[in-house]
Amino acid sequence: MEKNFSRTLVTAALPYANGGVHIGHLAGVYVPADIYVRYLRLKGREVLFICGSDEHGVPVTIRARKEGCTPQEVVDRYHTLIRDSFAGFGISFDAYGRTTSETHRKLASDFFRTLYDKGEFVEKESEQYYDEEAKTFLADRYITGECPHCHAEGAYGDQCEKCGTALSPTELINPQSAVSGSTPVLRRTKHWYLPLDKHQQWLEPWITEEHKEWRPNVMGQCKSWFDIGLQPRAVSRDLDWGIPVPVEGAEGKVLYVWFDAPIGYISNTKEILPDSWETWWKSPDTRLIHFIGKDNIVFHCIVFPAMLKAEGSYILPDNVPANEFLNLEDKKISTSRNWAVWLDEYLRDFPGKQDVLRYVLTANAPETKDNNFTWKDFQARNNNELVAVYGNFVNRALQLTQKYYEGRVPAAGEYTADDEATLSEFVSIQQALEEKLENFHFREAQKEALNLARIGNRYLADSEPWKLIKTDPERVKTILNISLQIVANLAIAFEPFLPFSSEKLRQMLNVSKEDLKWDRLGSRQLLAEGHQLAKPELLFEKIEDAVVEAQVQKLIDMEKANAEANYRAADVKADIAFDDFEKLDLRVGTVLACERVPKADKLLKFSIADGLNNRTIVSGIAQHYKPEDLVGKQVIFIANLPPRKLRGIESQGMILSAVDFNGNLSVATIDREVKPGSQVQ
Ligand code: B3M
Ligand code: ZN
Repeated sequence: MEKNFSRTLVTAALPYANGGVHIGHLAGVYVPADIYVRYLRLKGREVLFICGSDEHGVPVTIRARKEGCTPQEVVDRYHTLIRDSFAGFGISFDAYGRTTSETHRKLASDFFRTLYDKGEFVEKESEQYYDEEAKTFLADRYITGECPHCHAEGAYGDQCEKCGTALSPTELINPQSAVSGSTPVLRRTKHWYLPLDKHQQWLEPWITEEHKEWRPNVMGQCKSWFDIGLQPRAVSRDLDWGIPVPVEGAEGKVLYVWFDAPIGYISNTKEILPDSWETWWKSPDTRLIHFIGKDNIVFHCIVFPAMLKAEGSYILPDNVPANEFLNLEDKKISTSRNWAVWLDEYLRDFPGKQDVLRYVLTANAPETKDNNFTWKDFQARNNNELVAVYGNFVNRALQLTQKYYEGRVPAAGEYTADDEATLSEFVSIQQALEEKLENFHFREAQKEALNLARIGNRYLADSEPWKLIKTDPERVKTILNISLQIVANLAIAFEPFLPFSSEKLRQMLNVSKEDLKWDRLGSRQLLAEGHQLAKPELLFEKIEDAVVEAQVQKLIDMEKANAEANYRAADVKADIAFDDFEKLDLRVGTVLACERVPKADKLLKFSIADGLNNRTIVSGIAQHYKPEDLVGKQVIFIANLPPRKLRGIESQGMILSAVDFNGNLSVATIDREVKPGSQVQ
């Protein structure tokens, strides 16, 4: 529904302070939110941009345990790292607070108390796992056991990572506490629930009828929740890290992190605007927009609105633009595998190139479906678009002005039909750009901005002032005047997307941000005749192959190092009978010959002296050994497996090797020479 709002409150999801932030965060939430906010500011609208660190929750306690420090130390460290990373990319928050602040503790606590006093919660007792050794209730992630579906070991209390099934902790077979390793017991515990089932009555029509404009991915998720039927949700937890539940008899209980975190938006506003925060959160003239990733949809579209409505004095979000996920080099970004491009590292590796990443992430924004980031594409977009189109046009226009007019804007003569056509093209681009920005189509919007640069590039290429300067110098003045006006327009059009480059461009043009407000976009008179420009510099630089290749290698190395650091031996298989072991005939064989199997890149063919008739064994270790290096070695093989045909070769046994953490194979050899065919026992 179209409504006239007088101010816009934009929030970006509060990242968990249990790790750094990577390109997935930037692409999914913070760059789009920043583009939108910068656009509104440039338009002169009243806008407030709120974010901060989400410092409670189980992930923080898991990290603290892993690193052997306190949760407070974890959040202090990551809060600073995250805040600085965002600042480095020009994410222009008005507030970046934290949920461990006193303001937040009080506000969240009061919020809970208000709902409690109004009777908006349902109290329920249930049985939950308790670790008697560690004397603590266990969060779902802290319980592991056998998956009831695929019977894999090590499934978590909320999910089996092997088969992907969502679980509840009581379904696990042989549950184990990840805290102490002991077997947890079920204990009764009381919690407070938000009765979302009751709220469905108003939530459903509010979203599906009054907010038909919400993105299809957001609407789709909401509808499927409604179809299943909303269930009461617990808003408290048995945990020692968080905001204490502010009611009698709630010792050892804290607010569920998803209850306190969204209230963080409000408290972070209150921190910077102690007197006027309520205007932003309670006036119906405020338009509230939440930028989030798709995994946060239910909390922002259903749970938080229900909390706000239950409290009674707050406004509800007007839109919740949620993005899908960004993959990296065709694989899911993963913090636990360390498959990510971390923002603090990018800032160190690519100083001054923040806009390149902003540009590439917007060009590949996962707005409607998951998308992929590759370093090759990063390089290509930088070299072919930023350097070859935008940078090239700006550089030519400024350099020619420098050369012919000592950097003064020449006077325009009469416009030709071509000039008029060019100028009118960029007026229509302004409309297209606005329409796309207003509707959160940032990818398309950025394309329009680049189109403006393409128009400029083409105009210069077609009019060839560097040739005309000899035959028609008057005409060159007009051409360069128009080109410079386009350059100034580009500084406006790209400001929401590439703020660092726009700033640099304004310096080269010797104009202030005030001179280049959004409403002047499309103007032919941004730079007055005779205006002195500053010395031109390159706006973007080419990125060489070696640079991006090094980044890909770094990813692979980081993933490997991480796997090594986190290596844990696999659980031991179920016991077998001694008789079964005795049936196995393990022998030592001497490798007489070894060669690659043609057209099979994994297979080696061995001829083995076994003290009897010798035998042939085919083994899948070709990627780990050169055949000649194995000749003469004594290996261990299983001698009594039935023969198997591999690529037409009969393999008479199996050579044993160890599988390292990274999948590398190491053949089991003998420490002291023995007769071929000796038994291994
Ligand atoms: N920290 C979850 C996340 O980072 C959570 C967002 C809170 S927004 C109120 O995905
Ligand atoms: Zn499973």
